[in-house]
Amino acid sequence: MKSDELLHGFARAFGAARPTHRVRAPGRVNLIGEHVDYNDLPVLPMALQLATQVLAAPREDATVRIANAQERYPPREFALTTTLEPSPAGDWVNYAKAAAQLLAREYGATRGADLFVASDLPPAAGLASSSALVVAFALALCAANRLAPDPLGFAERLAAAERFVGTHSGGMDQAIALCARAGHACRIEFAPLRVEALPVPAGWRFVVAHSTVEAHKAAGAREHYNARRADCEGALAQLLASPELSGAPRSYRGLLEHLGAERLAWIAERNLSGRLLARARHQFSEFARVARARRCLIAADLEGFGAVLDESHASLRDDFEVSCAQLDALVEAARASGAVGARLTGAGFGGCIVALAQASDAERLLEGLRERFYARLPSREREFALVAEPGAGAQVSAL
Ligand code: NG1
Repeated sequence: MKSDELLHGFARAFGAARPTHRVRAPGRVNLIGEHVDYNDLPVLPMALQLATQVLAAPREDATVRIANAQERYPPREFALTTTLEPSPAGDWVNYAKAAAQLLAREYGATRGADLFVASDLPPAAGLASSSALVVAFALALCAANRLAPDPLGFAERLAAAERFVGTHSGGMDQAIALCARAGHACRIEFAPLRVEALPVPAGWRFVVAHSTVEAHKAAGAREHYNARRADCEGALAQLLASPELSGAPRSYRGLLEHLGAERLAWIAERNLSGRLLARARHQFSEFARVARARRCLIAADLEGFGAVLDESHASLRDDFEVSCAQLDALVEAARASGAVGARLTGAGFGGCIVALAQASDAERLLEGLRERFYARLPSREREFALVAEPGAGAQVSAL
C-alpha cells in the first residue's frame, strides 16, 4: 500500500492523531528446512518483497488501539500490561497482544499506541504473515517506547511470545523477518540464534505459488501443526529409550550432530514404527537436505538444489503428512512447466509451494502454472503466483 493511502487509512481510523513511525516487516518463503525449527534444527528461508506495514502514533496512556486496512479485521483496543488474556482463537488482536505482553514484561514498555495495519501478504498461505504482523506490532511498540532491542535476542523472544496465539511454533519466521538481507537467503540456527546470509545466485529464480487452499492456524491447521510437534517429541522419547542411544545427547540436534542423519535413521528403523518412525525420518532427512542445499547454494548448483526441493516435498507428503491434493498437483504442474525442483513451503495443509527455475525459464514456469493448475480450478479467486525477490529484514522509519 502506498504511503498516502496508509496515511488516509490511519486518519480514518484514528482522527487527529499523527503517526510518527512507519514499520515494515516482510513475509518469507522457506526454501528448505520444513517443520524442523521447533526441534532447533537449521532452516534456510529468504524474506519476500511482500510485507506488513504499520503506521504508529505513540500515546500518553497504556491503551493500544489497532485498526486494519482490510475490513475482515475489525478495530480492537486493550491496555498494555504484563498479563494479557488471549481473546478467542482467530481474533487478530491476539497478535498485537502477543507483542505487547512481551514488551511490557521484558522491556518495561508502558506506553500504548494507535496502530494502523496494511499487508499485501496472503493470510494462511505458509508465507509467515502472522509473524510479520507480530514483528511489525512489536517494532511499532518499541518505537512508541523508544526501545531499540538487538535483533537476534528480540527475534528469539518474539518466537516465544507468538505462542500466545496458541501455535507451538519454532523461531524461523521472526528471525528471518528481523534479520533478512536483500539478495540473500539465510541459514538460521537456533538456541542460540545465528544467521548466516548466503547470496542467491544471480541466475536463479524462486517462484512462489498458492494452492488456493487456506491453512488457517485459528482453525484445523493449528491442531495439525501442534500434533506434528507432539509426534516429534513422542518419537524422540521412544528413540532415546533404545539401548543404542544410552548416554547419547537428549535432543534431535544433539543426536544429529553426534551421530549423523544416516546412522540415526538406521537406529530409528530398528526402534520405531508407523507414524512416529515416519515423523523422525523426516527430521533426519530434512536436516541432511538443509546441509546439502547450503552447499548447492554456495556452489550455484541449480540442479542439485532442485533435487533437494523434490526430495523434501516427498518427505513432507509421505513421512510428515502435511501436504494435500492441491499442493501435490501444483508441485507437479511446476515440474511440468520447467522448474528444476518444487515443494510445499511453510507449515503445509494448504498454502504455497516454492519452485526453483533458471531466470530465463521463470516466465514459462508462471505461464505453465496458469495453464496447468489455475485455469483448471472452478474459481480463480485466490490465484497467486510470483517470482520471489529476496528482500531485506524489517525496517522502522521516523515520519
Ligand atoms: P507458517 O508457514 O507461516 O505457518 C509455521 C511456523 C514456523 C515453522 C513452519 C514449518 C508459525 C508462526 N510458524 O510457519 O515456525 O515451523 O510452520 O516449517 O506457526
